[in-house]
Amino acid sequence: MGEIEAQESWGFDTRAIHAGQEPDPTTGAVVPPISLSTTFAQDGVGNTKGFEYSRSGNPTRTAYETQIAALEGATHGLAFASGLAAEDNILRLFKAGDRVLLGNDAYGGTYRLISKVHTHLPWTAVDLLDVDALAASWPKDTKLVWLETPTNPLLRCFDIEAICALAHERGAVVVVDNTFATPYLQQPLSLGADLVVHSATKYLGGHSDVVGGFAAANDDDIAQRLRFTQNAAGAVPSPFDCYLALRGAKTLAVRMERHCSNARSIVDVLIGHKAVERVLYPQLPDHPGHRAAAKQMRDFGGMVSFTLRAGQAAALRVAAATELFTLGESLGAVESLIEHPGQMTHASAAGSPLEVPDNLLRLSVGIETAADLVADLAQALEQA
Ligand code: P1T
Repeated sequence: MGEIEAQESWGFDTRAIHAGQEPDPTTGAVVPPISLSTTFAQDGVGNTKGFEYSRSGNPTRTAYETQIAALEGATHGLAFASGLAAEDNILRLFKAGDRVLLGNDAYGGTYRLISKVHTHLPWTAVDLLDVDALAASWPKDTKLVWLETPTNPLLRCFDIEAICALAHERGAVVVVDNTFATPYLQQPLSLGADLVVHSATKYLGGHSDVVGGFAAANDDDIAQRLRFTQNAAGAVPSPFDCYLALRGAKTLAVRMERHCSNARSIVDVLIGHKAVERVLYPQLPDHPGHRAAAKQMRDFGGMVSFTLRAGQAAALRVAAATELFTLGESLGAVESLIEHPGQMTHASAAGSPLEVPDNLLRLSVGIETAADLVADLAQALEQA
């Protein structure tokens, strides 16, 4: 049930709608059933129909894992209870003393997980924009390079191919957090990454109604070790969560197209606005990493950040003044959100090399009518 493999010739949208989702053989249901059973009958001891216990494997989860793996161009996909659970499982693959190079802009929770939970892993925050400088300062004990591109919240973009080539030459594994780009805009495994990780809570689910995480890989050994920790540590999503994320991901391509075009409309309003100090969007020619983004991404994404000339107080006033842009954490769903990273999503990075500017606002541009979003932001900016 639900294990249809993506055919090589299938395009992205066909994979999203069919990979892992063949009609149920007993009923013909075209939607993979939510399999709530925690246990599965065995004909004799060890003689299963492919499932034995739902932490170890579940038919709805298999359908969802097959679908997202197909979108990432991966042979292995593993679903977790949250993005941070997926990250935690990946970090468990490393041993005490293995150094992590962490891009110096990343989700605050990722920084917190590495620096405060996996304290046996030494880490260094590095500027991944300059690959030559990275090569020159490379710590010898590095075993893992962890990068987001575009980053959260500054939207810096890094050259995945160049960083993977360097890391592999030095014997390190590369993990790319593809949450902001999604596999529709960028496929890190095809550029040399060893692992892709997602907060499926964001664009994959796409509707702000499920918390989830995902890891994808092509390397059999990495995948098998991750499959072991997925089961042994047990941070798996429920069948209902898998169903919601699978349902959301079916429309990923069409949603991303609208997210990108709406983001462009918002950027047009912000650029040249008297209250705005700087607009951060990967499409802008002077944006850090614009060239890497133009090379490796299909389009530039639905996230836009900007700083206010009048400082933090102005940023907080604008964040409180929008009506369609809801003030809240998270991103990547159909409805637009606004947040102040310094006091919200990145508060845990205060005082660290990953601290963010206090006059920064981050927008997750949704798929509402562009003119309505533009009007809302314009009226809120009058409060700056
Ligand atoms: O929230 P969770 O599903 O555990 O995912 C963590 C995570 C991982 N990676 C990136 C790039 C993320 O942005 C996140 C979560 N981020 C937010 C909640 C946020 O508002 O930035």
